[in-house]
Amino acid sequence: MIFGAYVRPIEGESVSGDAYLIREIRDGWLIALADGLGHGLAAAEASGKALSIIDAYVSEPGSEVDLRDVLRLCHDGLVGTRGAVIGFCHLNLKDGVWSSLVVGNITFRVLSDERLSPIPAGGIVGYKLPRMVHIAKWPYCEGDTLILHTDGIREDCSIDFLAGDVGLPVQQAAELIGKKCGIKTDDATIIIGR
Ligand SMILES: [Mn+2]
Repeated sequence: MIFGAYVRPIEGESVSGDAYLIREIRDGWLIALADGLGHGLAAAEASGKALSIIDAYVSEPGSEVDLRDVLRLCHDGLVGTRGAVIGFCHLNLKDGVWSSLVVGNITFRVLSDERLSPIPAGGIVGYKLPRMVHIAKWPYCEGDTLILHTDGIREDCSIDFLAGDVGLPVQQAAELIGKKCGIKTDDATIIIGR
């Protein structure tokens, strides 16, 4: 997989409250995107903390990735912060399976033979987890395109753009969508992997 990403803070702030992590792990990839509540430093503290917890989790040798465990660790670690909405994605290339878990308002899509977009659970990591946490799973096919973005990117923009222009390199696509579809009144982040 090759990934591209675009992040920019809300107008008037120098730090983004959105943060992402893309890590190659033993069986494939782990991708996470966090949007700290509000914006500015306090939001960046919450999303940054989530990412360092995820980073520590995947750095443990020999551990199988369990997204429910990662979510639980993030939730415990974020108590006392602003909290964050987070999308987690595990691509297991060995078994050819995508898994995703989304808490709160993060858009997650895979353009495969069909368009897949798991339904996020409501909640805020560090504050209130949903009672039921569903891990969506579906088969990975070579050439699948992953799109993960915060609510600072207009919902209607990403999918049609990419579907119509699949040949564009992922970094260029992320920057184009970010600039074209970013909402001025929020931090904006989009990750594209193919
Ligand atoms: Mn946001």
